[in-house]
Amino acid sequence: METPLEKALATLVCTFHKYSGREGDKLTLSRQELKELVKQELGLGEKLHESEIKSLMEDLDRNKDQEVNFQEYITFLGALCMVYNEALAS
Ligand SMILES: [Ca+2]
Ligand SMILES: [Ca+2]
Repeated sequence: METPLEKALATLVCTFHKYSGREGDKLTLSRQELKELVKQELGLGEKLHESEIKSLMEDLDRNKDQEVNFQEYITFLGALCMVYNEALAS
């Protein structure tokens, strides 16, 4: 039986692959795939403009290959966790 934390981890992994397989490299997110993920999976994503998606992409793309790989995605989620922690623990 999966614990809530294990379910959350599976969701993090499955969400990445749900979008990464849509075009180009199946194991990385293109800017378009990142945009779809952020807009559909995050409440704040709906309000993001194209220029904000572009700068988010530039921030996340540490190795500058114009794609967000799984490690870069996890870094993004880590930053989101920090925001949640600030909001929930204060
Ligand atoms: Ca892809
Ligand atoms: Ca990259």
